[in-house]
Parts: sequence; C-alpha cells; structure tokens
Amino acid sequence: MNFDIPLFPESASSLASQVDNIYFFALGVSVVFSVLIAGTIFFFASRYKRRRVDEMGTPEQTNMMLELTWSVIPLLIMLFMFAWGTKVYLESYRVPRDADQYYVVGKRWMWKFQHPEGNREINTFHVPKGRPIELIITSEDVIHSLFIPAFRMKRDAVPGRYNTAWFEATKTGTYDIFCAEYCGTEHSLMVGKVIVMEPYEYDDWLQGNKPEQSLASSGAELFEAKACHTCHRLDSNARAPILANIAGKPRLLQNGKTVDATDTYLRESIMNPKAKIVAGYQPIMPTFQGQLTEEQLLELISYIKNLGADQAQTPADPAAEG
Ligand code: HEC
Ligand SMILES: [Cu+2]
Repeated sequence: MNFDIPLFPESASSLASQVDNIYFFALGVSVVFSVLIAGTIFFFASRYKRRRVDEMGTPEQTNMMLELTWSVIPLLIMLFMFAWGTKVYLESYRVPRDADQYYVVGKRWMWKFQHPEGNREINTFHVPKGRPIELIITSEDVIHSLFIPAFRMKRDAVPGRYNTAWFEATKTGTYDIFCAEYCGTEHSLMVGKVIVMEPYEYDDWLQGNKPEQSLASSGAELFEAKACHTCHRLDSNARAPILANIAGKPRLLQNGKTVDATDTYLRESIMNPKAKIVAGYQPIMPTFQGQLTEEQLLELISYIKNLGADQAQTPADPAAEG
C-alpha cells in the first residue's frame, strides 16, 4: 500500500515560495491568537471563578488604553497581510511581457495544450524551466479549473472566454495537474502532468515532435478555407477591416464606444460578429458559431495576433489583454 500522501505540494515556480510565505504567516498569526485567546479564557475562568456562594463580583471598569491596544495591534497585522497579499496577487495576475503564449482547452474530461510552435498534447504538458509561460485558458463545454499545485497556480476555464495565467517553473520534474471545478462524473479523472525540462531538452523535445506547422500558420490556412480572406483582404479595406495589428489595441465601435481587442473580443467577433460592430463597417460578417472548434478558433486568433507582430515592431500592450 502506498502511504505517500504529501502534506504539502512541492514548490516549483517563481511564485510558489511567496505564496507559501503568506500562507505560513497567516497560519502562524491564527495559531498565536487562537492559543492566546483560548489560554486567556481558561486562565481568567480559573482565576476569577466564584469561590463562595455569597461572593459578589466587583463592578466592571473600562480601560481605554487596553481596549485601544487590542484593537489597533490586530488591525495593523491585518493591514500588513492585506498589503502583502495584494502585492503577490497582482504579481500572479500580471503576465510578464516576454512570456510565450500557450493555449489550454478544458473538455470533459481532459486537458488539451497547444504550444506556440504548433505541438499539441493531451493531459501532458511539456514546458521549459526558467522561461515565463503565459497560459490562455478556455473550455469547450462546462466550467473547469486548471490547477497546478506545485506552481501555486489555479485558473478557471470558462466556455466562451479566455482567462490568462502565467508561471515560471524553477525546478525540473513532473508535477500534477488537476481540474478544480466539479464538472461531471469523471471530474476526478480530469488530471494530467506538467513535465518541466531544461530549456535545451525542451527545444530537443519540440524538434523531436515537430508538428506540420505552427499555430499561426494553421490559422492562416483556416483563414482561407473559411473564406475570411474574401472580405478581410490585406490590400483593401473596402468591405471589412484589415486585421493586421489590431490585437490588443483599442477598437472604435459603431456605437461610439471603444473596446480593447483582447483574445475574448477576437473570439466574439468571429462567433457573434453582430455583438460589436466596428465603426465604419456594415454588419455583413456571418457568424461562425458551430463551424469552428475551440482549437480552430485559437489558431485563427493566433494568426490574427501574428499579423500584428509582423507589421509592427512594438508588441501589443499586455496590460490590454484581459
Ligand atoms: C462577408 C464578409 C466577411 C467574412 C467572410 C468574414 N468577415 Fe470578419 N468582418 C467583416 C466585417 C464587415 C467586419 C466589421 C464589422 C463587424 O465588426 O462586424 C468584420 C470584423 C471582424 C473582426 C473584428 C475586427 C476589428 O477590426 O475589430 C474580426 C476579428 C474578424 N472579422 C474575423 C474574421 C474571421 C476570422 C473570419 C473567417 C472565419 C471572418 N472575419 C470572415 C466581414 C467579414
Ligand atoms: Cu473539469
């Protein structure tokens, strides 16, 4: 029998120790105050208990200084934890600019991963050590949640929208992936492994499993196969907007509002084009609802984003990406 039940997950990402420090600090504060309060209750109860039947208590006295002290000290401790927690929280949500983008699709009951080079994996995810990795996460059916305890990273996979998360692995090895959102009968089997490799090993692995083409070039083929190019032509902007260099940028809509062209916006523009009409164009684009899989959508989006990268030297502002 295997009794190897770890009390605490391994730490294998740049954020793991920061998250742990907060956790242990909060745990320590809770233990100290629990012991202090429970101890005081017992001490006072035995010290000030009524010893004779006719014993009378003395009238209560309030001590302003004492009350202030036991209010202000816990307040300061709480504010400190709040500030510290906020700092690490923001760091865990702010994707580094130089991160590579990987796509994750949750589906009952498996995790699908797509590398920028075009490699696809199911329930296994090879990543290089020491490089920031951005995950763009969605779902094909119900809400799932991608949980990698060793990286202290968890993010919901929500159908119809893209959530981002990031990590930088600091230790080679194999770590668990779980689904952390109950999603049906085989939820508990929706597990996988992240395999963290040295960067040169990872590059070898990529070469050894070379896909026919990158995500963006699959997207380019789809763009023709689905006849997107008949309206979205690079040379003219007569019928439809030129898609180069729009990703991450603000888009002016017909109703006068401006929205950022996040991945979620691009997805909506394809699946539900009437939802947001670009200023200066007619709502003639047909919906592609039901004609594209989540993976094909990711390929198209990757293609559109690369159109931008080719034409402009400056990368899209990551702050603009939800
Ligand atoms: C019949 C012509 C037509 C076809 C085919 C077409 N589109 Fe469009 N598309 C438009 C028009 C017109 C707009 C601008 C009006 C609007 O927002 O609906 C647009 C808007 C968009 C936008 C938002 C652009 C922006 O500037 O913010 C994206 C993204 C997009 N299309 C992608 C696609 C993709 C991908 C395909 C193929 C799967 C496709 N389109 C097929 C006509 C077309
Ligand atoms: Cu799930």
